Parts: sequence; C-alpha cells; structure tokens
Amino acid sequence: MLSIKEKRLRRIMKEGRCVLLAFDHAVEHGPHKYEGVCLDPLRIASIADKGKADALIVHIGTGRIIKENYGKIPFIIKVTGRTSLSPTMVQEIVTTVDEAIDIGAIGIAATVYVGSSMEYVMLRNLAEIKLRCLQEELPLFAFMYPRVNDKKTTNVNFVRYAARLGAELGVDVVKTYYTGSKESFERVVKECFVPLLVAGGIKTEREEEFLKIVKDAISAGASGIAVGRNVWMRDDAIEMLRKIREIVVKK
Ligand code: FBP
Repeated sequence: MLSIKEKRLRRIMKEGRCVLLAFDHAVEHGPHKYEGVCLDPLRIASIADKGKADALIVHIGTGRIIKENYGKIPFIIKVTGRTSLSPTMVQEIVTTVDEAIDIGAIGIAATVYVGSSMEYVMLRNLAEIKLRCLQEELPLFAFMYPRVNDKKTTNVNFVRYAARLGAELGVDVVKTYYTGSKESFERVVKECFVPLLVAGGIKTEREEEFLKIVKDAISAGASGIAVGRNVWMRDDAIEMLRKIREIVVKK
C-alpha cells in the first residue's frame, strides 16, 4: 500500500514525470525586474490550470490568494526565501510547514545555495524542514543551486555536486540548473539518485530555444521541469506550458 507521501508525490509526478509552474520570482528578484509583466497571482493560477501544470510553486501569501479566489490548484509551498536586495546569499525559513499544510499544500520546496558562504544555515534549515516533512508525510523538493564566491554558476561540476548533495541528504526531489548541454546534464542526472527536475532559467528570446532545452534535459534523464519565466513572461503562456508538457509527459 502506498504511504500518504507516496500518494502526494504520485499526484504531482504522475508516471514519474512532472511540469511545475514556479512563481516565487517577485520574492527572489523583486517586481521591478518584471516591468510590463502582469504578476497577478490569479493570472498565474489560470495559466497553471489551463496549461495543466502538475502543481504551482508559490509562497504562502500567493497560495492563500489563489486558494481563496481561484479554487483548488495543487500547491507546493516554498518555505525559504530571500530578497535580491540583501547582499547575503542565504535563504532563511520564511514559512512553517504547518502554515503550508493549512492551505492544503501537497509538497514543500526549499532552496539551498550550495557553496555559498551561508551554506551551513541553509543545510541546518533543510534538516529541520526535512524532519517536519517526514512527520507530515509531505514530499520535499529541494532547489539545489550552486554558488561560487556567492555568485550563481551553471558549471557542470558544481551543478553535479549540488544535485548529488540533495540526494545524499534525503530530499525527495532535486531541482537544479541546466548545464547547457544534454551531455553535461546527463552526468548531473546519473549521479543524483532521486528524481531530478531542471529549472527553467531566464526567458529565451525564441520559444524554440527553450523547448530544445526541455527536450535535451528530458532526454538526459530529467524527470521534469519547474519553469517560471519561460512560461508566464510570454504572451502565449498557456500554449507554451502545453508544449512543454507534450515533451515532458510520457505518452
Ligand atoms: P525559472 O524557470 O523562471 O528559472 O524559475 C525557476 C526558479 O528556480 C524559481 O523558482 C526561482 O525564483 C528562480 O528560478 C531563481 O532563479 P535564479 O537562481 O536565476 O535567481
């Protein structure tokens, strides 16, 4: 018989694959970075719903607004955060797992900047979050993002290290950066012994460029994608999400 956690995970990752819509960017980067883009949570909910995302990754306040005004969309609640105004490369706990449960989350997400000068804080927090997820039977999605000198890197060796760390530490699903080629990403996937999702990254100029990244990441062995900017920054966001889904979800 499946445990509650396995059932929740299967709900998100049907047949082991998923397309998640990420919308934590107004926290991570600030709304001023998205001039001209409508950041209304209900618009994003509608994209997730109509584009058939398996779940929406949001912070708790956004989740509440959507739940109250849009209805039932599966949520993964992000419980760590930081603003880009802070010079310190650390995500602190900003929401408790209990609050996430309160709005009916079926998964929890937390970021670790692997290699940052504050890595120890995020690893300690991860231990605490993992324990609560275990107690509540909630799958934990860890965003394992490498940093060198506190700067983002997509260098394959650092991405491999970050992804492997997530698996070693016992999270359920790892999400990390694309390394730029199918061959390099294969190495990341091979060494990460839990399901691995690729992060979308900055919006590409042409949608075909992004769809190729999705294809290559999936053929490298990724279990899916958590995408944000490459969907909701486009005018045809719903159609884009559907196209991504066509690639990711096994027929
Ligand atoms: P994107 O598809 O827009 O890259 O979203 C995925 C994500 O992990 C978000 O959850 C997060 O806000 C963002 O990327 C972080 O990106 P970066 O590390 O470039 O600041």
